[in-house]
Amino acid sequence: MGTSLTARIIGDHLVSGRPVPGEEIALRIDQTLTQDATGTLAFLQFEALGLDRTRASLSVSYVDHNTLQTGFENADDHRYLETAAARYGAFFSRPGNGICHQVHLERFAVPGRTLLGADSHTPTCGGLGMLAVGAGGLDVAAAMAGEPFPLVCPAVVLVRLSGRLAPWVSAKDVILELLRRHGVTWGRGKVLEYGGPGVAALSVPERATIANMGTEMGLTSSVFPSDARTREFLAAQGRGRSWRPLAAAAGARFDEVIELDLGRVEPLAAVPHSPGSVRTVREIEGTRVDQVCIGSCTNSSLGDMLEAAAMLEGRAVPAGVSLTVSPGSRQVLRMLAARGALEAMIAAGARILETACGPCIGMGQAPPSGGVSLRTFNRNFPGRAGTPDARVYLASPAVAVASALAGRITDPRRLGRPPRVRLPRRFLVDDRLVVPPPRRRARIRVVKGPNIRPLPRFRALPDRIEGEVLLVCGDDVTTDDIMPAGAGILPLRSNIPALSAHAFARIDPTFARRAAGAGTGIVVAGGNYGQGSSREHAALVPRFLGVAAVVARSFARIHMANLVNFGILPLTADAPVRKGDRLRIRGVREAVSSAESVVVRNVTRGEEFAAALRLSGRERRILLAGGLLNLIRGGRKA
Ligand code: MIC
Ligand code: SF4
Repeated sequence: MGTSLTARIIGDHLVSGRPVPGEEIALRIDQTLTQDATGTLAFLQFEALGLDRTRASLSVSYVDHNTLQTGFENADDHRYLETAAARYGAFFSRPGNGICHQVHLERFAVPGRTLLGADSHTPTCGGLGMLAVGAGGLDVAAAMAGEPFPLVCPAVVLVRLSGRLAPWVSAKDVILELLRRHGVTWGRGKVLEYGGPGVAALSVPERATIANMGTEMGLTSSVFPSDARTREFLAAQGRGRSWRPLAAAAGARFDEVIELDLGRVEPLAAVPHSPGSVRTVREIEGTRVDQVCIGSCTNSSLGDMLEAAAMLEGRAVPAGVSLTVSPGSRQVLRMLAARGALEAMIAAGARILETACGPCIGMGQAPPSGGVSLRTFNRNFPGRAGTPDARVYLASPAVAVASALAGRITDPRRLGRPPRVRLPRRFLVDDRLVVPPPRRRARIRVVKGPNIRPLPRFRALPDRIEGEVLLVCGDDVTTDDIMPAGAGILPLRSNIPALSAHAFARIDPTFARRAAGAGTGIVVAGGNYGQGSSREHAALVPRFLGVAAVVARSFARIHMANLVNFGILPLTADAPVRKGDRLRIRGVREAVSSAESVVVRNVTRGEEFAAALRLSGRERRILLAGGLLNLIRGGRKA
């Protein structure tokens, strides 16, 4: 029997392990992607590995998150990244060139290849037939150093698409429909592979929207076949030579099959405060909106923007509503300008923002107190928009514009016939904001401003962990809860001591102070701990503050890897503890070397409970060394 496309790409890149779902495998990585909020650390870690140049066939360093320069910090980071890219052989996508995933799809993605990105939405390029996976910066640094990328071999689920989307229904609604059915944790350990007759009805940017937001289901990745539509897209980007046809073999075996009739999908929205809380737009119609934001790596392609512009043409955004538009790339922005679509948006009263993540990561445009913001983005975690009591909804560009114009959440199907948007046969290709690595690199000076602080160093795993339970939290704690982002905090991403003051600040502002006072700390949580972003700061900073273990009912994939990479012991248990209890674990090293569980003693209550060690052999070695950097450095010395 033939294989799925996912299995084929895995097979083509397999370095070690058996490609059986649940087993640890390691893959050769062809391309890497970093962005400025994760990239400074990734490059500092790459430097710490002592290599002269990136070994991946292509590494691209993007600047798209920290583009608001309210002080020197972000500008210093950009300069560091630009000089480090030149020095170590990476391409540098300058600020203003666009959001990493959008630009990568346009200019670099290649069907059948692997991409590892220090950003959780790296799977976007799965829309073009890549196996694209998000990871922590250290894993990406290791891939740049030529190390294979370890992961648990995913189960492959076929989503068999049939039919075609009804008028006013878009790719965003397709992924929201899957989130509605399956929620935010179902995808753990899975890749969604799309197939069936409905695929051909979706353009590459539409596929990319679907692949992008698969991250919110906890998926390892999402993969679309590479077909005539893919060829069309690549040819329009002047990259026809990168195309090759790729699809699952006829009769391929899948671990599970889901049917989805595109014709039955209707306009949907995620309601506060989770991308998994999905309702039909019909159900929530009438809710007043204060702000509408169009953009982000989910919905900022030319097609999305042209649709929005056509809907805005000749109309005006009413008083009381702020509409922002952030095109996904400079290519998109220039084409909007060239076609007059930008003018239609400006005339309608839209606030045109930079081609960057912007409001999606809280870099400006925080909604008013208690306000409602409807966004075409992918995450609506509490506080992420920058206003603690704002209510954020996620929907398609069509729903967003219909709602902006009405001042209330509105089903666009009320608006008669949708505009016809045709993608061009040729995109405007101008890569002048992408700096290729120079041929002579040895003399290039990597410039580190005062905001770029040395990486903290950590000790090997101790044999006994005794510490205070600093925090007991519930299910679905996000990395935005652990290490908030936003305009005020993001500039500290390369300054761990300063950043650490903000750990868990939204849940408990006293956390950092108490952690520092406790010496050794333990965090206790429910299921899906660490969902959301790939930011390794959510592991590195707690470790810096003395957190030695996290006890949770379950962990999100990337965050679990990050905890291990920074030497924090991830223990799986439903822990019967309270904040302030003292926990003690003896024989930690031996248990981590070979046992499946450890006994945790609650010294305060005189009780004990068992916690599982769900770790691969490699993860055990990393933990024993006190983190991945220690392990790789030790290995290189040996
Ligand atoms: C996000 O959407 O949360 C981010 C910002 O893009 C993160 C990366 C980061 O925290 O730098 C992600 O998704 O990985
Ligand atoms: Fe940027 Fe938002 Fe996409 Fe993250 S989800 S990469 S912050 S646009």
